[in-house]
Amino acid sequence: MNIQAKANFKKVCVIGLGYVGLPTAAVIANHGITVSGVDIDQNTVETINKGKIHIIEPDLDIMVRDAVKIGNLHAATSMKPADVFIIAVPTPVKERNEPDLRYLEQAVQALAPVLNQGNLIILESTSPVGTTKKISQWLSDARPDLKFPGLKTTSKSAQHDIYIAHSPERVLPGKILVELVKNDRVIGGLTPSCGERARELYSLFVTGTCHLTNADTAELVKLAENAYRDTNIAFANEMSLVCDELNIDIWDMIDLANLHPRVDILKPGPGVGGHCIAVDPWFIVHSAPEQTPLIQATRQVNNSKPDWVIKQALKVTDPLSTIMCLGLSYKSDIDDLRESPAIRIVKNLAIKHPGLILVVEPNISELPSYLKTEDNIKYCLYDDAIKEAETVIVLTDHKEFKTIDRAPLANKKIIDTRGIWRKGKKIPTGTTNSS
Ligand code: SAJ
Repeated sequence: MNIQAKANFKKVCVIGLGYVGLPTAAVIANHGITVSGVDIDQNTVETINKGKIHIIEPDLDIMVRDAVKIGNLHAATSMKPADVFIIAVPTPVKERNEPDLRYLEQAVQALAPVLNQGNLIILESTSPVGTTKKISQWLSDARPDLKFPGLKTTSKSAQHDIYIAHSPERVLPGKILVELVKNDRVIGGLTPSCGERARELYSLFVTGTCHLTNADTAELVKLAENAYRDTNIAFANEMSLVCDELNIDIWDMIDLANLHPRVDILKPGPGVGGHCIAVDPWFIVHSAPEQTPLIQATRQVNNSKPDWVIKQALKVTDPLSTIMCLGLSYKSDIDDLRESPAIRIVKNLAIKHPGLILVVEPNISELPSYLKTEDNIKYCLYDDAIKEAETVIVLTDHKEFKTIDRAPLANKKIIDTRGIWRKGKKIPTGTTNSS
């Protein structure tokens, strides 16, 4: 523990208590620092102040409970002065895939009145290149009494009252608490001293290396990481269509290709979901549309996979029969439904298929409201759904589905988009194994 840093940062405010903000707040609070968490959602605030959590993430419940119990973590809907402000609010895209900085701007406007000289602001939300500078400009407009870094009007060497840096979160849902501490961090200060100040803060709890750069580079590093993964998944998804066309088992093909020392094909699936990989590449496209044909094609390939899965399902299923869909969340063992291809598949399948669609999702207790609009979609437990279903579609590779008793599946039509019951893994006889 960096004692000097602890002395410099007595109060930390984390803005946005979602999948990134809440774990960050809890980890810092458990390092003996007073943390105030701010969120616009009253229910979230009340839940956290009871020492409970509103999302599913391994060990987060214990972390939050302990932090609240020792009095180091308190949540509120309004901002109070602090030494550090960490911004972790959503940065989605609008309908035409343009960056939507609405939540970020709201957070910054709410923070402006409580800012004091010497404060450090860290933007952790994944953001288009130039956003950190934008924050400095917004704050400068709101607080002309303070000097902000990185503005066109200030020279690089000029003194500033406030320190601003971007350090994009890079944690993997499902492993957030481990990666928050162990991962290396990229820190882009608007000035070198902003970067140094942010590094001091992270030295409190990060065991990975903190790499300093400028804010624009840090912004693009994060976007490039997610666009890179998106592109690799798109390749796997495209190969799954090729394999289907040529009647080749995609999973065998990938296993064999990956024996090559320089090949590592990722897994195909029903499409790419989540609030990051399905969104962030658009930020690069928006900044450089002419230079990004590959990233745009990648998005198109991954975005069209759910429709392909629907077509496969309609091909093998009698119109009035019951279809069971396993999984709604965007990936395994979490409850996050944002941008989930499974949601798109269930919703659009229900429109095209007159029979019942039974949804089994162990990480939620009822259907989200936007699926309740279709009368033929029902939330169901696996044991009940399996009795009714003629077709089974695996949409998410939750651990519960990998280990279920597969004997009752023997006479069902199966579309296993995740390959969890693939032939090599003893898929029941009499079933198909398409991806
Ligand atoms: N997926 C596949 N095939 C694969 C891997 C993933 O179809 O082989 C699908 C998943 O099912 C899911 C989507 O891709 O629908 C994204 O899942 P993911 O596990 O690849 O990534 P996220 O979105 O949960 O987290 C990513 C991570 N980024 C990278 O790995 C480069 C994480 O480190 C980031 O912090 C996070 O985005 C973020 O918040 O930006």
